Amino acid sequence: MNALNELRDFLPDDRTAALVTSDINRRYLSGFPSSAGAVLVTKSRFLLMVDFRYYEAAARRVQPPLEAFRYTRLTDDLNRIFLEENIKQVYLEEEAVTVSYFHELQATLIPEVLTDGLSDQLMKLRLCKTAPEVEKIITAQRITERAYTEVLNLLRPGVSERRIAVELEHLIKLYGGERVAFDLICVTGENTSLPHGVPSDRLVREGDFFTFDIGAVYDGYHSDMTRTVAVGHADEEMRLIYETVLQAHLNAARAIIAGNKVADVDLAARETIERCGYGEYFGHSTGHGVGLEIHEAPAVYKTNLTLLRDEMVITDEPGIYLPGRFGVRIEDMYLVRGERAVDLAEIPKDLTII
Ligand SMILES: [Mn+2]
Repeated sequence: MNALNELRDFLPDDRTAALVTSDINRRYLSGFPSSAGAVLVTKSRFLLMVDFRYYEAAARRVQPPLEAFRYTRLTDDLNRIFLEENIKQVYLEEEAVTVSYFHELQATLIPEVLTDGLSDQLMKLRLCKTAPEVEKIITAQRITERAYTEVLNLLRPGVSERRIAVELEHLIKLYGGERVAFDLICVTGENTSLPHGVPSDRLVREGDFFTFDIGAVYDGYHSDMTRTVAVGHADEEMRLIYETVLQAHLNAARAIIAGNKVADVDLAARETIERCGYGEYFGHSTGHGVGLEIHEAPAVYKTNLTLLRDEMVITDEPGIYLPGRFGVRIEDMYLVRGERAVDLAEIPKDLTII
């Protein structure tokens, strides 16, 4: 419940409250998933406010100092609490509340509504993961790895991208993933030059690259991994591109050091690829934070001057994409730990030929 305490410290005084209504941040603060509700933080209380459908489950799940609270009409119950506690101002999530919900809350809540800083504060709290959060990300990764290892047995000339994607999704759920982390990218041959290609009926052919960009969700937490493998054989140019991307990935990983800027990680990958003459074929950022969302702060890009801190989890995923021909991307998640980041993947990164 450390995040709740931090959020209470964010409140300037005991007449101010924070009202967290987004699904993701409610889950972050309470550990409880639901499709509706709110977490209310005041200087004296932490409430998970849910309706009849969720109340019993929430009451069983939450631990003090967080209390489960059953509301009938959220704004009426909130106003009752605000009057009891003499709350004059309430923060809303400026990046999550819709314009119409903002107007509704502004019109119905007794305190003045504030829209400056709560989303930003929650984003900062979520940057560094707790030990249980890291464990969930690792579990999601192990589920993905088990599914991936099994699916490699199906990868041969004649199998379709779609078949591989569907098998992976099936296995990720079978092995305990609550769902896939995003629409899985399984592409082969010329489609590997599409960084976000969609699985099609294209059949794998001898000499193709096949790119897997895959992940699972475990108890709300995501994993993200990309592997590019060759089917049958890889020609000299494919090997050169693969080795360049691998060097970019490894150089970026070496820059994941607490105290470095996020930009340093991006630049390490980008400069490696530029030095080899493929800079124009690497058009996306090197990575992103991972947690309750598949893409969250920090964006690993050359203009992001955020400092890396212990317990952040970021991806490292450089790529080279030759339009109409082929592409290579190698991605893993790293946990920032002092001078040497922890690679959260156990699947080798060297070129695999199936
Ligand atoms: Mn990614």
